[in-house]
Amino acid sequence: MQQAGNKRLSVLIKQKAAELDFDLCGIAKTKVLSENGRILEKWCEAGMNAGMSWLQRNPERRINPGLLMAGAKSVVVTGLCYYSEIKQKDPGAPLLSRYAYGLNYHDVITSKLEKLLDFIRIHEPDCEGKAFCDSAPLLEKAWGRQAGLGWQGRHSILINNKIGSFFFIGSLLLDLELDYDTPFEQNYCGTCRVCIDSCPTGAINENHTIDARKCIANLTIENRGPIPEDIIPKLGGRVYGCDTCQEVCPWNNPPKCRSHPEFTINKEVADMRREEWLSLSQERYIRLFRNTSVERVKYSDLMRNIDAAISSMDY
Ligand code: B12
Repeated sequence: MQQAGNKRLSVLIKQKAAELDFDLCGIAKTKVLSENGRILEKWCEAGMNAGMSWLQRNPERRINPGLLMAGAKSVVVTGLCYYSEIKQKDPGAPLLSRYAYGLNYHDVITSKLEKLLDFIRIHEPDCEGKAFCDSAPLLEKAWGRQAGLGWQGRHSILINNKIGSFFFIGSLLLDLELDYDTPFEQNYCGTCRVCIDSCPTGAINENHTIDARKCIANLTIENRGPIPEDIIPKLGGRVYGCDTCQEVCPWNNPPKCRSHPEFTINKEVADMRREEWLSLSQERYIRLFRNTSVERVKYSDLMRNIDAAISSMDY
């Protein structure tokens, strides 16, 4: 009887997730991700986390959801597409990565997950839950795999065999037992190495991890120092993040992710010409990028990126 109830609620959760416009939803049973923990630890020891020292903190919490929320039994993992057909117009303008086109995804996704939790509480009023999107030490891609959503490609990003990889991951920890999806055991990258061979800076390792010291996404988003001189010629105009490894991926060609209005590029940003980027004032930066993912870098770092991106176009 209990099991039948879990099954019914799991179906309802997935229906509600679809109603909330999520593109993917799977459910995993919580456990300690020891193997992932070992890989993460070695990766950090090798310095591959670059300046992101926070990835080394609380290693136990990072692999054990029970330490993020007492009594956690299930992880509902969702995917929300951010692919947008509309792009920047001026080919000479610095290039924004697609995930930064629209509203801040942390807010969009956490708010949808909270609505999902409210819905679950209609059925289970005492249920405890916590919603996360890139906001906690939770290995989100690994949980996506556990919830059956897909596999980590050579570029380390989670790929789904129906919609590709241009989606964000959001997770909801619950203290309920549910009906679990089968972890995704296959890896459909096969012998393909197109992402490794196409990465402008050679940042993709052989073991489904990347070297953040070389990754353009890290160097233009998380990095608080100057962009290394030897990287600038390889930026290819990129100003915030990088999509190369996903754009060349056969699983994204043709792109299968649909557009969501929240992640469609702001018209004024799409229309900005190269000169306007170069002369971007702090006021305009605040007006254009408030509540978007670009807010993660302060004005001076965005200007650093704009200079580097523009000079990379001369090589
Ligand atoms: C730190 C971080 C970054 C860093 C480091 C990237 C990285 N690959 O680790 C930087 C700033 C570079 C970055 C860049 C980007 N990021 Co980011 N990032 C994160 C974050 C916060 C943590 C990732 C992490 O744990 N890294 C540590 C390393 C060691 O983990 P890993 O690479 O996944 O390695 C695992 C596999 O190798 C696996 N593994 C390999 N072999 C084997 C074998 C076995 C047997 C097992 C069990 C496991 C295993 O084990 C490792 C540990 O789990 C997550 C959010 C989160 N909380 O999870 C978002 C996240 C991964 N980022 C995301 C995005 C969108 C991006 C960008 C595309 C943004 C952009 N356009 O620029 C790029 C992509 C670059 C790339 N190729 O990774 C999304 C990815 C969504 C998806 N579909 O997968 C996430 C999930 C955020 C979100 N909530 O949506 N990111």
